[in-house]
Amino acid sequence: MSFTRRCLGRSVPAVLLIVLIACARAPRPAVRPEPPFVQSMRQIVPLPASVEPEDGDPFVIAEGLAIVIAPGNDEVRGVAEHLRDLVAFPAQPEPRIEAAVSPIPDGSIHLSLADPDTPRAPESYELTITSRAVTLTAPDPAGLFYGVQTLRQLLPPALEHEAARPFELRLPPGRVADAPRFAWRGAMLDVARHFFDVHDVKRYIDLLAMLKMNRLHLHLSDDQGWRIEIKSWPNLTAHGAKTEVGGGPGGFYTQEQYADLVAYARARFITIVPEIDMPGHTNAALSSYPELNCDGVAPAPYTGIEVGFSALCVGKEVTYTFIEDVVTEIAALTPGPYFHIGGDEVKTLTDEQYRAFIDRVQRIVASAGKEAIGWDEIAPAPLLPATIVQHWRPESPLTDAVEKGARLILSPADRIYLDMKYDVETPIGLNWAAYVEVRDAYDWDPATLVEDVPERTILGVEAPLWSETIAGIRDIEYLAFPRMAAVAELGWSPAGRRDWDGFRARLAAQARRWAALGINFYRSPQVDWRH
Ligand code: NGO
Repeated sequence: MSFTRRCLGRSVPAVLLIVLIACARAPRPAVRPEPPFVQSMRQIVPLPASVEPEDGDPFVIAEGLAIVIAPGNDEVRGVAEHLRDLVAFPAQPEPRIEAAVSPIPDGSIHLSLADPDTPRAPESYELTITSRAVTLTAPDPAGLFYGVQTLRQLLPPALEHEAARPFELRLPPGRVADAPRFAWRGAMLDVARHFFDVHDVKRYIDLLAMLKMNRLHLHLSDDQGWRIEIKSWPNLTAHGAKTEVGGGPGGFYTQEQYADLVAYARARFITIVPEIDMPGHTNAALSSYPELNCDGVAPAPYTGIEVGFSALCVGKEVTYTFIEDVVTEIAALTPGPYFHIGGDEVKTLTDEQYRAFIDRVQRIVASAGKEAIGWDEIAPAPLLPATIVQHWRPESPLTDAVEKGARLILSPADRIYLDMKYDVETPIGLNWAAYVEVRDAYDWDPATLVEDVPERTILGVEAPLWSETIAGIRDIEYLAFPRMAAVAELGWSPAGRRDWDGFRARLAAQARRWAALGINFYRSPQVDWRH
């Protein structure tokens, strides 16, 4: 029997077979290279403060491209290298990075730090593209990095494929002048309920950087696991790291691995914010060291998802020795100025005990040279001037925090908790706060979320991703994308310029790039992904 008949079955009529064979033998149209494709300046996410596309010829990235920088600044060189890696053609000589020359040679991309005497917003940038050259100017290396992220979205999405690219790279002519609305554009990843290894966290960092996010808060301990090596308390990881929700193997970062993550994030202008949650959410620590328990008896490891049952013994001195050791070791590995002390959902202490504990722990954090951050339950406790309150409970009053002059990070659970399901059909996630579709995550304004909270007290926004129901990078991506883009825009873009319809259209334009990057994003029915 012929191959075709075997494959299609005995009942295929002879006429149909002839047609099939004829088609198979017909000459195929020649494979045409992808035509040079120019992205629109109007599709950038997060939306820039000002975009002025121009008519005219694009800038063509040709072989032999030079990226010109001022000499002597390692961070600027790092940004130039990041750009070079983005546009390098496989199997061709890499673009050159050259020290500043004047005038800027035709066909080059010029990155420069602005004159410090002209005041400009931190992290801002100005990008001008003509057919002759690309110039990017910023007051700081972070601004240059964000300008490069804008350039990235102006390059063809197929650029993100690792395979060779047989087409030219073209940039549309025009001008972008841009600056972030808020200083804090954060994401939080819960590595305690399920552990995510260094590789997964780096991937998350890469995706955040693309959206001009600048904080990654790592929730490093909880009832179900302790995730960072503490040399003075080794049983935290020898015992406390070996569990996770559902009974999986858990895991932890060695101090070297944590330092590597911090450096990786820093090279992408992302500050790592470590969290050790206390006095509650501490079963993993209590299970590792009996002396941290009031009755001196270590509880069994915990792999469920209840909250509120555990607390350090706040009346024992050893508890504070423990906290001081942990904070000191982590602070020494963390160049960023913040240390998150948790403080959420404590159901086994009196208000008085709880407030005294928060008071004391803030001082320990300050002695380690860091500013404390706590979930919004800490607001009624005495707060040091530098302490930051992270709003999460949709109904929680913030007047206490505001009256005390605390700065706020907004993470309202019914808007930007990324572990909330999109809708009833979502296979992973929780729904205790709400179902959060893309529009719910996007369509609100940080300045008017909570009554009587003036914008100047708001540091910014942060999207937590709790991991009770998620177990790998694909799950992370599914819940984070596209909602992370909404959070990035809430944090970055001017309030008056953004609206849901505009965002929806720009989001659709990200799909090809995200697909090329292999991001497992949720194709929300609210977005017309075909555009
Ligand atoms: C709450 C709780 C976490 C849960 C999360 C699930 C805060 C700050 N404490 O948020 O322990 O994992 O909800 O959505």
